[in-house]
Amino acid sequence: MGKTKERRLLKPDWQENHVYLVQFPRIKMIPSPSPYCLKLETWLRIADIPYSNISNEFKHYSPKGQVPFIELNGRVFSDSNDIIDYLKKEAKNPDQRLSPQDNAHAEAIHALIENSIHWIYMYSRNRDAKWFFGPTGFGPHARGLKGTLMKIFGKMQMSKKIKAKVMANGIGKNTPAEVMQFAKDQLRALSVLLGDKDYFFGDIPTTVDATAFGHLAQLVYTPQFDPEGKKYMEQCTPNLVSFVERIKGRFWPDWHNATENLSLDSNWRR
Ligand SMILES: N[C@@H](CCC(=O)N[C@@H](CS)C(=O)NCC(=O)O)C(=O)O
Repeated sequence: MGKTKERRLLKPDWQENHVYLVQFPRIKMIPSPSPYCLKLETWLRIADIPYSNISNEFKHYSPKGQVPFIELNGRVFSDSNDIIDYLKKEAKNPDQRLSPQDNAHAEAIHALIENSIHWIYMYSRNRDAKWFFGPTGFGPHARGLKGTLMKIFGKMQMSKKIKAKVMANGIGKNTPAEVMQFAKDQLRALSVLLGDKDYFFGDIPTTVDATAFGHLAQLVYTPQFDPEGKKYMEQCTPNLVSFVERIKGRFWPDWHNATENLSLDSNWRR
């Protein structure tokens, strides 16, 4: 668990048992282009845990050098998966009713999403990261001289990081046609696992639904290397598209405020 030694809190006047979620500022396409930020925020909503968002202003990162992270009761916790595991023990656990076999399936679905499907849109982002700092990306947060520098150097830095990641993973060494085939195979598998259920384990959303939403929403709402991918989802895995819309409708009634107004307001039920 990412507990720090001594580190200045972004919220020094914290309220007890309240989660302060530090993440990238909003963009217009999707509340977060980070699947991990979107997953964790969606999970907090599913688990019904009160939280407030704090923008990392592109300069505040966890002790592991990443977002999201949280501040809770004066301590810092890193990594979306570790944070969820901690909150499941200490606060609320939406997976309580799952059997050991369900939990094993959830683990396998989680791996399919975070270790495979994740790389499909990372491959796209390696081919085109321009939109990240465009008007529907982080562009509106980059104003003045600092903003111009951020647009130039931020873009360069981000492209470099994404390239290093996709090459280290190995996906970056494939042709677009090969990646499209992986994408279809993996999405088809996930679609079969969801079947005609509303959520992966029936009528009640659990952690793996937040994970699936955080990643699938990136495929649906952010640019992809080939429009064939989105067409494939619509025609061959429509249950995944409906799933994204279902979670969006139920847990993101404030989607418009988050994306159009770039609001980090966490009072999502209003
Ligand atoms: N395993 C981590 C992954 C987090 C992660 O990769 N975050 C990215 C944004 S999507 C990040 O902070 N990247 C900044 C960097 O690597 O410099 C989690 O689940 O939180």
